[in-house]
Amino acid sequence: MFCRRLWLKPGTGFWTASQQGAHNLASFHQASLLPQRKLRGLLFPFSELEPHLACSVDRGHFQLFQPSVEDITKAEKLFSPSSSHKIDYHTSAVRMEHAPSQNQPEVCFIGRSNVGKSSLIRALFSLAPDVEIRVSKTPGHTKKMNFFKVGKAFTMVDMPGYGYRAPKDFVEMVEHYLGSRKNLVRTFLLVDGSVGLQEADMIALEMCEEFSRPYVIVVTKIDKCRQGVLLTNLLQLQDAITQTVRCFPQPFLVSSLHFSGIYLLRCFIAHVTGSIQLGDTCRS
Ligand SMILES: Nc1nc2c(ncn2[C@@H]2O[C@H](COP(=O)(O)OP(=O)(O)O)[C@@H](O)[C@H]2O)c(=O)[nH]1
Ligand SMILES: [Mg+2]
Repeated sequence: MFCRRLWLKPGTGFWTASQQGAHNLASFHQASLLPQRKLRGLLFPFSELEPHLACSVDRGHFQLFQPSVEDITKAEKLFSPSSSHKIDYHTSAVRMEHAPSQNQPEVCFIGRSNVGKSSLIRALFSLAPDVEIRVSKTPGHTKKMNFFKVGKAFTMVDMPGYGYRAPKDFVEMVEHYLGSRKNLVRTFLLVDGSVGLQEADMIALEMCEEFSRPYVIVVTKIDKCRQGVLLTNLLQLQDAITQTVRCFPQPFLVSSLHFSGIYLLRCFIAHVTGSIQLGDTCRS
């Protein structure tokens, strides 16, 4: 179905969350001790960019999902392990036949090699620092689908990236997964905010459209580039999103390094997996 393939540079090497320990902003509680402006930037990263947008730009779609602090706190509990709520790496699969059974809602993360999939999952799971998530220093490391269980609530899947040295059957693997996984409730398609939409991202976008399942764009590494560049890339992305049918209109901006957007994304995942009920203030 998708015969175009794009190859990036090779690489090896990884480190684990447990080796790094929990980040000092892993929990919303810790972040809430920061000054208001800084906290707002971490919670809703788009708010920092908003003043720089021209008046003519419609910002409505950039902030549709605006949960309350209570909702964010509720969601965070799901990402905090306890004796009755285990968060752990579950299994890996190179073929769909080896994927685990489908008895809880699932979300998956797809995107080019090196876009930040594993880092994002590690940031989302930073309250469970013992979960082993391999994060490559260079592209091309994740060649399997890695499944992580969040208690009995949902599963998260780190998908192999497209790019150099992607497994030969990579496209088939992802396509097969998107086409057949019944419990998949949301696909998160990651786009590098510092480089903007690439041809490979457009192919992935077409693929998501073709499978006609709901998906969301996550803009990664927003700490890495100047605001002007990020804004330009965001507006280009917004144009592309308006051409789609199944993409959630709001792109989620994140920095897995600085924790911007992580609390909001946790809340969105908790929401789409049906794990929490949101209060009235949320417009999603
Ligand atoms: N500055 C910055 N670097 C990041 C961020 N997320 C990931 N990276 C870096 O990008 C590289 C690839 O990340 P990784 O999570 O392995 O990408 P994957 O191949 O999509 O799983 C690694 O060197 C990460 O440290 C981020 O939010 N900010
Ligand atoms: Mg990875």
